[in-house]
Amino acid sequence: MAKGKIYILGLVAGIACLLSACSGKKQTGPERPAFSADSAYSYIEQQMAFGPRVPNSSAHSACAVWLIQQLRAFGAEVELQKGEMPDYSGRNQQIYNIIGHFYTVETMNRPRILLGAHYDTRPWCDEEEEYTDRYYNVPGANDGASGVGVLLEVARQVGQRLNDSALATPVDIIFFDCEDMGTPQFYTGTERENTWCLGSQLWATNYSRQKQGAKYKFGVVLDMVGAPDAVFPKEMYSSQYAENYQQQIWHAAEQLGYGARFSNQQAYPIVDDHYYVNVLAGIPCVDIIHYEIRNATGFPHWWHTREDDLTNISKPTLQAVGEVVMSQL
Ligand code: 1BN
Ligand code: ZN
Repeated sequence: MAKGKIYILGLVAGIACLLSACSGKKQTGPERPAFSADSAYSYIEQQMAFGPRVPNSSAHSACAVWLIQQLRAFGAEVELQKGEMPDYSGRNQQIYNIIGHFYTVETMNRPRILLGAHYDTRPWCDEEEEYTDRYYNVPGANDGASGVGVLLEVARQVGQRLNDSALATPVDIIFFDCEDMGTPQFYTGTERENTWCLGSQLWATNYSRQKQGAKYKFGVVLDMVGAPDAVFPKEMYSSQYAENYQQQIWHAAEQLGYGARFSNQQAYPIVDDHYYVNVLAGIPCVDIIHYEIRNATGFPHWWHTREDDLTNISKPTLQAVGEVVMSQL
């Protein structure tokens, strides 16, 4: 090869090297928190394998047992909070909230961070167009499994930090029950109030009654965080009750390169589990929820339909949400 040609090739390689990581310089921006979307995805698959996690079903109780086992295996002290709440029809509903506490002797009295997601799935696909489809259970890949899948992977990472004595702030991970038992659209009886989020209502009511015990800095709730096209605008109750934390989370997302997903648009107020954590427990709590501003329901097309299945779960979305949550710990 001619000398000139070798020189040009060397120059091109040198420039490429300078532009890439081999320059030896660290990339700018914050360090990327450890989080595996592959792992989160497999936790979603495992929940789906139980079938719909509808309260009072064997899939629901098998899933609850598995969640307890997982949290324990990651190093949490696990609490099963049992209780009853009246449902939309006035019937008493058994509630099983699952709480994993991650702390050490040194950190146990420090204010904690609360992370929550609901693990139940909706008994009815009441957003289906076909009348006969409305009595199927929602599969709940996004609405249920996605938030829990991300938080199980967060729990695994938090457990590792705990082992390395690198968890300065204690973390409580709560899997709320009976979030999705709100009045079905086809119900013709008298409408009751507060029929959604029964598990978080129970947890927050108990919390507000206790005289001593854990204090929380803030909370984050995840709901429907797995779709390929998921966008998370700023939900209004979070802005109202936990503006600074919402700001902090959306800023962290932007720094991590997820500014397009964590949009600065404002979404309507949504009565999700974070609402009762804010209002009944008095803990500032932010909802990260997939909201579709252009849709009439405000939610994605598969919301409360038979299409809420694994085909609507994407690893890049799980990765984005997981890193953003990890950046807050
Ligand atoms: C979120 C996912 N929600 C239910 N499934 C909360 C909600 C409650 C959304 C009422 C809209 C109306
Ligand atoms: Zn739902």
